[in-house]
Amino acid sequence: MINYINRSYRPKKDEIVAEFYIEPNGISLEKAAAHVALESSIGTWTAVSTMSKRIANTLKPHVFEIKKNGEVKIAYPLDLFELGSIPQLLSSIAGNVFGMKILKKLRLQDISFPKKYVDSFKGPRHGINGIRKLTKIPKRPLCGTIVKPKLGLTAKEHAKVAYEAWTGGIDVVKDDENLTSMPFNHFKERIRETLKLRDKAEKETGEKKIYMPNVTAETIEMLDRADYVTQHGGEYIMVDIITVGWGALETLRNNTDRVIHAHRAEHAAFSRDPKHGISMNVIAKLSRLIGVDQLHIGTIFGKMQGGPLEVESLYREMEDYFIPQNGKAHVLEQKWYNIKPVLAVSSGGLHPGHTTKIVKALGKNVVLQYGGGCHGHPDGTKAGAIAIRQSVDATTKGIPLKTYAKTHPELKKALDLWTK
Ligand code: CAP
Ligand code: MG
Repeated sequence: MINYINRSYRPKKDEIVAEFYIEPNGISLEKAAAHVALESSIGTWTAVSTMSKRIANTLKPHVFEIKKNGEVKIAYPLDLFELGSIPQLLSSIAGNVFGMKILKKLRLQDISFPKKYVDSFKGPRHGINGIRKLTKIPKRPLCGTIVKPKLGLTAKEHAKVAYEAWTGGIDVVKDDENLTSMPFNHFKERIRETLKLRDKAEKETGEKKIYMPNVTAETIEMLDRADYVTQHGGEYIMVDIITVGWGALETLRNNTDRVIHAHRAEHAAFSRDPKHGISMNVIAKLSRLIGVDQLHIGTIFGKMQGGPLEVESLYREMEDYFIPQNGKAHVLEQKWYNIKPVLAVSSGGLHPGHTTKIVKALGKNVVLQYGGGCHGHPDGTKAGAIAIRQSVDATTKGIPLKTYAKTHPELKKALDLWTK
């Protein structure tokens, strides 16, 4: 019988290390940890005659840490993984193990990748610096909106809402996560209409304006839609990375030069239970490896789950080149070598009253996105956009929002509505 437990084992530099939270179901934590190790690598429920010493000695992972609270660390030889393939990584480390009857709960907290594995990915094509150069916004946070209602507007109506937001001062306008090509709003018509008004808004404001159309679809169709955006002068595409799948995301990244905005709809189906599933930190790291340029990481203060510890460590994981181990946040040490930083996106239940505290908590390398917090303004979309931009300007100047609101009526109306 192969022994997978070795508490004195120290991971080799070129191994992949995973941290799990394990809740056994009627067996010891040690036995459960061994089963997680074998089921995610070379083993199965019983010994097999086809196993050999060569395989065991070269490919077996080592469980090197087992804490009473269920925290377990496993070091995996790199040859267990196909370089450059996220699907194969997850089929191993985050595949069958979640369904084993001998576990009550299992959560993949983080994965630390060695240089050879990191180097097998392209990472972001543009990253933070590329986005700042393209948008001509060298320092301040970017502000954006999501056209609302999520679905229902025609392509022309959609373009008009975007135009109102851009001329009010918003930098980036995105499609909502479930808006793709609808009977009432076909993708190609929306691209043509919205980019036309983007050009108009740029001329009127003298500012760079960005449209992020949602290309989410079957993979070949997605590539066609990205090409259509390119042909019509769009610089960005948006994609729902979880629902399209990791393989499709790698294909998209490798077949378009557009800036990729990554929406994470559906992540909470497996990321929000602290005792079961896959952490958002793992999702974020896989997204950075594959090469999205900006990624939703949460707001701390908005409508979606995700507290300061999670959101702030996600921000660091996306922005920095060296991530120290953070036991409290279940984040493993990670060097990012030549993988560019990803621009954080903070979105979900935000209004201008949140702007300063999010920038204070995270930093200025962030896209602040306001859906209801823009189009829900008492005086409509354009006033909402003006209020949002005023909140960003106040934050950048270090002026308290309430003070700034005294001389900026659109911001005052937003604060009166949403902070009283
Ligand atoms: C925000 C949003 C975004 C969420 C996604 C929505 O709209 O467009 O999809 O922010 O959540 O549909 O809810 P509101 P997350 O500003 O009107 O809330 O960023 O956590 O993935
Ligand atoms: Mg949305």
